[in-house]
Amino acid sequence: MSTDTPTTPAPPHPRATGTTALSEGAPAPAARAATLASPPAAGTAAPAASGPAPSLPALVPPPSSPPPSVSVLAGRLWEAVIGGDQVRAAALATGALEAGLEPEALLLDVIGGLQARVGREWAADRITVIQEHAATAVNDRVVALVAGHPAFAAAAARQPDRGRIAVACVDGEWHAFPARLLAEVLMLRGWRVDYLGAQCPTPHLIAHLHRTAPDALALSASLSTRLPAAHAAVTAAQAAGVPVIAGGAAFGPDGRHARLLGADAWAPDARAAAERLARGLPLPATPHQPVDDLPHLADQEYTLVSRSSRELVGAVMAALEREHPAVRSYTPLQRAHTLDDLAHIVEHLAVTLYTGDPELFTAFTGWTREILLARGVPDALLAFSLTVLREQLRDLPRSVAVLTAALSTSAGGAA
Ligand code: B12
Repeated sequence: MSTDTPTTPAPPHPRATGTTALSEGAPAPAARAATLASPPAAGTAAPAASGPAPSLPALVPPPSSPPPSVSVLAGRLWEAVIGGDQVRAAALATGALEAGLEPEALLLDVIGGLQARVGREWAADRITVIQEHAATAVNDRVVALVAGHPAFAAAAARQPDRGRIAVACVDGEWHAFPARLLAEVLMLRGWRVDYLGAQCPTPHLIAHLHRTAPDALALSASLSTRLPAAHAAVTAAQAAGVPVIAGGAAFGPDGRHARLLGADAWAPDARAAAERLARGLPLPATPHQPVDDLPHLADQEYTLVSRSSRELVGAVMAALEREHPAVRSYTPLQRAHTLDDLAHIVEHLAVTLYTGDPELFTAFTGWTREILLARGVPDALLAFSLTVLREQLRDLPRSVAVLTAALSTSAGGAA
């Protein structure tokens, strides 16, 4: 079930997490550069040209020419970012700030938009994993540059002092970039921010809250598999008297998972988060345990599936090798990737049982299917794997229902 060395007619491969293996077959960066140069669709907000803060005239010289539009700048920056050209990217960003582009527009509309485009290009197999990493590294540097620019200090100085906030990623969450953008925007809006970065272990996070007593914790998660860890962090922070605003893709486009986990607030993006926080958060919900929010956890299905993940993965792998000759001939590396993918599938099933939201699993299998199709891999093995899993879990009614729903939307599977 691996596509990392597609020698024979590509064996179908439910490679859910397979960014590395899947992208190894992607075209070389140079060959792709021409197709990547078109400006992104996103990022259309008009930049607000503004002069220097009256109190900081020396820091920001008056703009000599108007700043480029967000879409023009995003198009130029995309070429620099995807080409790994840090110097050019830095010059473009600095030039735009000095021409009067608001730091917030640069951070969110330009750089945030570029990151989303990086994700789309990777998903469509038009850039490699390493290009994705390199692009994020360049954007990281640009964010640091923006945050250190006098225009940033000038914009922040125009805001009242709003209080202190901790911005942290949930334990196990590596997507620090979205949280970083949020942290910078909150600083621009007058907050004192403790930016704690990626994968914050909950006990240490809580110790930080006790030590610093912030007005709120802004908790970020991009992957839905981090929701159980997010739940633990939300309930622990609230028990420490700190209200929690949650955000990031894991909480759903409508914030439904933030509500489910009892967060005190949710916002879809950094601007909305700043506006929500400016109104003040309510006192944290009364201390509660995760099971109070999710009474269905009493059926133990989440615990059973997550605890037997290794056995489930082994059973599906054995069935794949038994029934599919192509899988039997996998290299050790392909086999290892396939085991990773199966573990990812089981992890998503477990988190679906945790939240009780079956759409979470169908969205995941739909995403997996798109990733596979973009790489020319039919999804028949995904359907086969889900069918074997369902057979393994036949005594667990919620699991069977979730897998049946996913199979009914699968091209290769019959519910
Ligand atoms: C860069 C990147 C990475 C980098 C992250 C580096 C870093 N320093 O952040 C690395 C390489 C580490 C990575 C790893 C993985 N990634 Co990744 N990654 C991305 C990518 C391309 C960009 C992320 C980003 O910067 N987004 C830009 C910002 C602006 O995103 P945003 O979520 O819109 O942020 C805004 C709001 O959400 C909100 N917000 C965010 N946090 C908070 C918090 C609060 C409190 C509030 C109120 C608001 C808020 O405000 C932000 C600004 O407006 C995304 C694609 C994408 N579309 O995001 C994939 C993506 C998130 N990754 C994905 C995957 C699958 C993975 C891996 C599992 C891959 C693998 N095989 O290992 C791992 C998992 C790692 C882990 N355990 O966390 C998938 C997730 C798909 C899914 N269905 O779950 C995506 C969507 C790629 C794709 N196109 O499919 N990734």
